[in-house]
Amino acid sequence: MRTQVAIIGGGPSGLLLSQLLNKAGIGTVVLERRTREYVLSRIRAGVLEWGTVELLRTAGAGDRMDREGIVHDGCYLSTAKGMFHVDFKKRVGKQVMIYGQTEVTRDLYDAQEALGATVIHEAEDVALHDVDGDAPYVTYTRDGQEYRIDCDYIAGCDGFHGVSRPTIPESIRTEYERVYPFGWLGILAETPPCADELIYANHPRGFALASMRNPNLTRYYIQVPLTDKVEDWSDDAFWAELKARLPKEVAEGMVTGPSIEKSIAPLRSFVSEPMRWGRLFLCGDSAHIVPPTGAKGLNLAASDVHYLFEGLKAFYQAGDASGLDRYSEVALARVWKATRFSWWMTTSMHRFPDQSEFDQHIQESELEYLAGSAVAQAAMAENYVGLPFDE
Ligand code: RFL
Ligand code: PHB
Repeated sequence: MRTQVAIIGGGPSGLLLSQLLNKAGIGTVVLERRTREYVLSRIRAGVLEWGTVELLRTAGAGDRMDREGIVHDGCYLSTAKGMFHVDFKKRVGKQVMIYGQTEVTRDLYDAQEALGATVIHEAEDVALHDVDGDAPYVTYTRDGQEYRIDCDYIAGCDGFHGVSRPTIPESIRTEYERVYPFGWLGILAETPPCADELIYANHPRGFALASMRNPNLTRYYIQVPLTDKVEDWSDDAFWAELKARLPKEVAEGMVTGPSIEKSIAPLRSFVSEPMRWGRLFLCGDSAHIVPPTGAKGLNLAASDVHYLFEGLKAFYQAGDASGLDRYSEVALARVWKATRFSWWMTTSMHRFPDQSEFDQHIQESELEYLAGSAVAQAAMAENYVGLPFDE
């Protein structure tokens, strides 16, 4: 088989890239290791930056999001001194959309189907070949049979544990990493949200987040030690701990119920440079991971896709390869800014096991400054709603 762009990974970045390229008349094949059901069973992000919203609309996959998504003007931050609101719309004139990654992925699969795009599931042993030459190709097996796809370019959209990043020789790659000494225990419950917008809580017992998916589906998280196991946490224990970390008035009004999903995610920051090697371009989690505190993971995947799509479009439609040549540099500039913001929100909002009294005072004054300064709130809002995609 031959295609123009072979895309490894059918998560949000692979599907969005494929959708945009197909709409622009550029041929793709998406190779996904898992079944569609498995991909759709992963509960992950919930907040879309406006740039992501607009990209999904451009891709023709925004109709249900526009009908069912919930637009938020800001969010709440809770501290020992009380709760305050950061109004993104007032500070920087922009909003965010609450719409789950599961739904984004489902809409993209449907949109791909409607275009007749090729998405191959349960592709095993995917391997990338001659990536630094002029005629790259990808091989995989399915149902015990081997296949080969010849292509012009390969997009590595296969997440943190994929095969694309390790295809780049170690001598070329530089990896930067910070592993945080805690994880997030998250639950999904069919209950109404406890507030009109998200609440990020800094509490002596640890961080907590009250999020939502729709008027009857909530997503809550609490910071837990890395040694904790999901089995250690009954629903009752989770709700009690969550309520202890949220403001009293919020906890008192909270509706609880059985969890329909419960999982623990470790927190890390990770960036691998460069994001291009020869004819391979890395997109999304295959190149970088952020801790979820700033809600940036999925949105960074979308901005990578934007830059790569524009570069490929200029190449195929006008023979202009300059966007592809600048891809790594331009994408990484935005990645590092989001990495900084996610690190800042994580360090400002969590209790660290080795936090000294000095660290504690700095953290408290960071949040007090934010509570009282319109300028600090504007800086937070500008990052939370998403920095522009300019180059
Ligand atoms: P994904 O979603 O990991 O998709 C990669 C796809 O590639 C497939 N794959 C392969 N296919 C073929 N061959 C191989 N060898 C392959 N290896 C892997 C995988 O099966 C998968 O389908 O990466 P992508 O598309 O770059 O999207 C990135 C986002 O998924 C990610 O940034 C966010 O989900 C991160 N994230 C969150 N981001 C937010 O913005 N807000 C959140 O609240 C949030 N919560 C989370 C998260 C990530 C989590 N992870 C990774 C454990 C919560 C969790 C638990
Ligand atoms: C979520 O709803 O899953 C969510 C929202 C905001 C975050 C992280 C996760 O910062």
